[in-house]
Amino acid sequence: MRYAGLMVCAAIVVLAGCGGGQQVPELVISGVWSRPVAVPAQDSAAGVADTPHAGFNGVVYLQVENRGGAADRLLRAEAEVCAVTELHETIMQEGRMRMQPVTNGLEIPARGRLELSPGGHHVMLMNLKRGLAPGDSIAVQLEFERSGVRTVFSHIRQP
Ligand SMILES: [Cu+2]
Repeated sequence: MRYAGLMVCAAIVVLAGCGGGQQVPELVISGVWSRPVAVPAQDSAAGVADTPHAGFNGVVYLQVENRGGAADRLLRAEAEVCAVTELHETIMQEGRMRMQPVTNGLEIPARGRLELSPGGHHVMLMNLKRGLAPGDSIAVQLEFERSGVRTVFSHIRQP
């Protein structure tokens, strides 16, 4: 009888544990797409001219929905299609649109979303090793602070 009582207690502890488990991020990544971007002339002069496909970078746009009860953070991205991958933000500076690396990652709030879209945040694929052909897909690894690494496939669209 005493043993049965212990079993009931154990079951309650497990249920309470499940309730606590709500406090984790639950990420759903969707709408992943890419396009090549011509590098402006002043950047091409900076030593990328002799690599294959020099003069072309690429971008990745996507949405991350967080259905969980805790925030997460997109820390970095990686793709084998290019030499360097960075998270960028678009800013207005002296009336011109410019891009700069994001230093501390991008937050996905609890029950919120992060959108990487034209004119805003994006993953920058720098110094492409091969061309991005419309209709193709490329693998991109996204590293999140709490959810770890997720691999997504980005669909190439026309520039
Ligand atoms: Cu960029």
